[in-house]
Amino acid sequence: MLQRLQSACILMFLTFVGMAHAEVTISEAWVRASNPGQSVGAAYVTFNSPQTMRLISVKTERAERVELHSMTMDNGVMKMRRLDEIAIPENQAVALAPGGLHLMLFGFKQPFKADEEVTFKFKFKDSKGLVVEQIATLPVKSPQ
Ligand SMILES: [Cu+2]
Repeated sequence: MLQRLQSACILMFLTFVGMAHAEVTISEAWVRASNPGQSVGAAYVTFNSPQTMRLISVKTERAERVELHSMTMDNGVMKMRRLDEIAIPENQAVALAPGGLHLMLFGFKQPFKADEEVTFKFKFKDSKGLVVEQIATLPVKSPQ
């Protein structure tokens, strides 16, 4: 009886959360392993959202600053540019991956070691201007 009551509560809670805002799905997420002394790093994530969202900021306690960057080739020269936000169109995967969009990490004291986990806080804004926060823990990996 008690158990049934509990699951009813959980169901109600989930329904409420679902109505409040649909979550952005975070997948293919990883932080690039860094070498000691290196103070600039990168992290990669794929976003999927049932509604149009914009990624407006990313934070982690492991770095002083996280910037949203794009990377393009210009006459054989790789160029990075800081973006104010990254658009996530409705039901359309947006991949931050090596060679393209990425999260750039600045000012960290400890190197990121393979198999560690790093927690990030993502801030998204929906089309009505409502800001939602999501926490995700990313594994650190060495690129092959
Ligand atoms: Cu960059």
